Amino acid sequence: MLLVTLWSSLLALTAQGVAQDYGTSPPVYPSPPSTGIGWEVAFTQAQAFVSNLTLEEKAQLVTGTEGPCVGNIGGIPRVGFDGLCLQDGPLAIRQATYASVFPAGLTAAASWDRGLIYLRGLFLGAEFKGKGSHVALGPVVGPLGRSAYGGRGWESFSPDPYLTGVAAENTIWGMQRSGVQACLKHYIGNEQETHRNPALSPNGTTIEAVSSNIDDRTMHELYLWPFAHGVRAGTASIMCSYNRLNGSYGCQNSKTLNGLLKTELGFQGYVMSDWQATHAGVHAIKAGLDMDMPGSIGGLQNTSFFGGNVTRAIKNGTLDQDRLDDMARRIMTPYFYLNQNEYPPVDKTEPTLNSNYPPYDHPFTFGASNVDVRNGHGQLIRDIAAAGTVLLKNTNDALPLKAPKTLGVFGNDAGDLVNGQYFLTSAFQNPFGYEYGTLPIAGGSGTGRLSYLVSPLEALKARAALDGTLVQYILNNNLLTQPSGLGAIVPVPEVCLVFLKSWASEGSDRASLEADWDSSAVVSSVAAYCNNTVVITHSAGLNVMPWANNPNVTAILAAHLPGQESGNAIVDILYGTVNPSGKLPYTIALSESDYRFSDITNSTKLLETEDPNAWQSNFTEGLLIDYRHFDYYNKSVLYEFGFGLSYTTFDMFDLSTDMPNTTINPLPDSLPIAPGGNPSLWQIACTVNVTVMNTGDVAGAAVPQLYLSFPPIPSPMPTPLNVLRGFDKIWLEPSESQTASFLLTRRDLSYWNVETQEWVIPIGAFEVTVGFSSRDLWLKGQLTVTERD
Ligand SMILES: *[C@@H]1O[C@H](CO)[C@@H](O)[C@H](O)[C@H]1NC(C)=O
Ligand SMILES: *[C@@H]1O[C@H](CO)[C@@H](O)[C@H](O)[C@H]1NC(C)=O
Ligand SMILES: *[C@@H]1O[C@H](CO)[C@@H](O)[C@H](O)[C@H]1NC(C)=O
Ligand SMILES: *[C@@H]1O[C@H](CO)[C@@H](O)[C@H](O)[C@H]1NC(C)=O
Ligand SMILES: *[C@@H]1O[C@H](CO)[C@@H](O)[C@H](O)[C@H]1NC(C)=O
Ligand SMILES: *[C@@H]1O[C@H](CO)[C@@H](O)[C@H](O)[C@H]1NC(C)=O
Ligand SMILES: *[C@@H]1O[C@H](CO)[C@@H](O)[C@H](O)[C@H]1NC(C)=O
Ligand SMILES: *[C@@H]1O[C@H](CO)[C@@H](O)[C@H](O)[C@H]1NC(C)=O
Ligand SMILES: *[C@@H]1O[C@H](CO)[C@@H](O)[C@H](O)[C@H]1NC(C)=O
Ligand SMILES: *[C@@H]1O[C@H](CO)[C@@H](O)[C@H](O)[C@H]1NC(C)=O
Ligand SMILES: *[C@@H]1O[C@H](CO)[C@@H](O)[C@H](O)[C@H]1NC(C)=O
Ligand SMILES: CC(=O)N[C@H]1CO[C@H](CO)[C@@H](O)[C@@H]1O
Repeated sequence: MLLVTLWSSLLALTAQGVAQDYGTSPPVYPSPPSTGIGWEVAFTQAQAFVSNLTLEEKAQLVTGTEGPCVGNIGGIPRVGFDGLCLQDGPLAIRQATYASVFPAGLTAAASWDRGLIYLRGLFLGAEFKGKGSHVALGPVVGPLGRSAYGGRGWESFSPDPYLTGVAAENTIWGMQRSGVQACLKHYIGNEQETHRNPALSPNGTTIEAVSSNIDDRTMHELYLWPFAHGVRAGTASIMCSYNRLNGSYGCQNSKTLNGLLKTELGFQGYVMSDWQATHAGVHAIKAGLDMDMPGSIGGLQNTSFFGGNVTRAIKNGTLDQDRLDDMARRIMTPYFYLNQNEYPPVDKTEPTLNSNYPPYDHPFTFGASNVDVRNGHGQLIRDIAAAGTVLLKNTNDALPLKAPKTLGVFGNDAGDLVNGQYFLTSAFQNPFGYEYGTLPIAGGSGTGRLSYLVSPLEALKARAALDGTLVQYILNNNLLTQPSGLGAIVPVPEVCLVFLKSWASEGSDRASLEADWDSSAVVSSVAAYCNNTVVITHSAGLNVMPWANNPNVTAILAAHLPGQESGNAIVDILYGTVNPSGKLPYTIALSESDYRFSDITNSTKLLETEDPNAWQSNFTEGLLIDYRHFDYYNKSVLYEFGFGLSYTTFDMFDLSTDMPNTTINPLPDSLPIAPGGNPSLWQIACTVNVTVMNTGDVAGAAVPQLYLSFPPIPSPMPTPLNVLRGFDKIWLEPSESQTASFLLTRRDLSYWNVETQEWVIPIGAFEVTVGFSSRDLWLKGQLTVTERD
């Protein structure tokens, strides 16, 4: 959602402007009506419900209004409908009291653990429901992570679409199992915060939001890929995004909404706009937008592109009644499917935590105040935080710690918060966030209100006391970077822990990929003094690590954004109570300049232009983002995608596949559309097995990963050398071995053929490699596909 209303003065928007120089979005009309596939009973209920509504009530049902929640659909007491309460966000019910703050999507992805990701969704969903919120605005798969600088990458999972797709579907299954509607966002191409919304040039011209210009193959194989998983998992809703695509706004682009989403992927739920991302009424509705959020234009009450305009458009004949009925049915079907006609009322306290104050135009029913929905979720939060911590370096078994006599703790990320426990407000509108206090989660609408936070220092003191360890600490980075800054530390600690952080927040992209607050100088200072320095990063995205090869830096842990149990989780890892098993869901390159292949479009000078289409982002790198880029150009990296150490060691052997040479129909069978697209794409084409063994002394989890290399593909675009197409997380006791099975679907083996507009399995030899990271590949096999006569 939009933070504050940065451009509330902008009302007149020339939304249909299309730059002739760029690819234009082809028109796809009419908007395909939902038939409730997979939700048949609920669809019938929705049909009956909608048939009973007046025109005005239907218009109300598709239009956001003032209310207690971040987004509100007013109740219709005449038919016993209490309305809908929509709340942020992807890692917590954002502004609520007595609610849990979970690890971020990025952390969940780094766990590579389907089970934990599912439980995260399940528990999150339960908290939303407990507070009376019908729709949780998450999970996030857009941004996917085209740019390492993206300010919201941490809300999402990974720049790899396969990993992100798996994480999204498990999150959605979990959330909706708890009875809350998921809203998968932001659809689509929302890969940067910079210029995400229109702005006025000094000359008074409206410069339209950045246009993500994405070719069709890249759209399908990268950015749309995880949305297909989400639709198949039955996400109730999808949020369209601020940016334009090929010159046409995300919330009125008939190609992406009517075409890709509602026809090709067979989406049966409803599309809601991001907050103030609606730029037209009838035009957007015809292009596939079903719900306008927050409903008003630029925050002005009683004006809407929907609302009264929908009623008028039906009456004057510019909009068909059928389309409005479809919108209303799309909204009500998941509501009935999840039995939300029996639902807890909205927590009475929440209104005071919102910017929307009563009285409201429509009635809302409130329940008790300050309902505690945490329900013991702290243990899962701690488990995921530890599982999403990646051990990158561990020289001479520096970790786990073995009852050190002395311990040093350094850096402004180690201690408790000093500026409050909620990171939404303008107090934190600084490119580096707040200076003192650990970073458990990042900022913006994807944040959460912490009901408590265990800081690393607090948890370390408690743990160190068990061994009688002397704990000394300096949390002031300014002091640490001065020549004799560590003078107070006596004696030199046996081990020095340095905590670094990198902030990010919705609304802006990251300015640097190094950790903030002079982090590299802090590491140098501590390492110059202490030859056993362990660096821990808390980061809203990836960090480059210029200090990684300093010989005195003996261990590195990327702890991502762990949520409220931060300190406990890092102590679990540091002391070996939990054996690290997280793997990088992105690549750490050698230097920041290595990421310049997909720059964010960023030109403040453009504000002086009068060209409304000045902000263009050409996705010229195509499929080659993150490891696909580094592999294709054969570039060395510091730590590759999928990498992460353990306190034990693993072996891998016995690759087998059930179809070494297979005769296959290269084209999927034409079956009726179902949510997720042509069902035959999801059929298992072949199975690959490997055996993994724990060859070390302690129990731990391995993450075998399967990468696929395609035979030559008839496409003018570069095809990645290797793509992730399978992973598993296997817990093994010492000497134990287990088989990992990777099920490859037809879609996994296909590329998107832009001429035939089909997924096609290329004829020829696929190379299958399995290993412990994208560059640590142990076993190789081949699948040869021959055409069926
Ligand atoms: C984007 O691509 C178009 C051609 O499709 C080209 O005219 C334009 O200059 C490119 N814009 C940028 C910013 O590279
Ligand atoms: C954008 O334009 C490219 C190039 O013409 C085309 O391949 C792609 O399908 C278009 N995408 C949309 C969403 O219009
Ligand atoms: C329409 O609403 C009225 C009033 O609540 C109710 O009695 C009636 O059963 C409803 N009809 C349908 C078809 O839902
Ligand atoms: C909006 O409309 C309602 C009734 O339709 C009215 O009570 C209220 O004063 C209006 N608000 C504004 C800001 O015009
Ligand atoms: C209808 O939409 C226009 C913008 O297209 C807006 O200015 C007007 O206020 C809207 N009318 C209502 C009743 O919301
Ligand atoms: C019908 O109403 C819609 C919504 O207010 C408006 O955009 C459109 O211009 C109107 N058309 C006519 C022919 O009056
Ligand atoms: C965008 O440009 C501004 C002004 O040059 C600069 O301060 C900022 O760091 C840039 N942001 C990114 C993400 O490159
Ligand atoms: C490593 O630590 C020792 C002190 O044990 C110090 O003398 C040396 O300069 C340090 N090296 C670096 C690269 O900081
Ligand atoms: C590391 O530092 C400790 C304490 O200062 C010292 O005793 C030890 O010799 C150093 N080790 C190396 C390899 O420099
Ligand atoms: C893979 O392992 C599963 C059970 O672990 C087994 O059922 C299947 O036959 C195996 N497939 C191959 C190709 O080895
Ligand atoms: C698969 O086919 C290839 C090429 O046709 C052949 O070289 C290979 O021996 C075959 N493998 C098996 C297991 O049949
Ligand atoms: C195209 C155009 O007229 N640009 C002008 C906009 O206004 C700035 C000053 O505010 C001028 O420098 C530009 O030349």
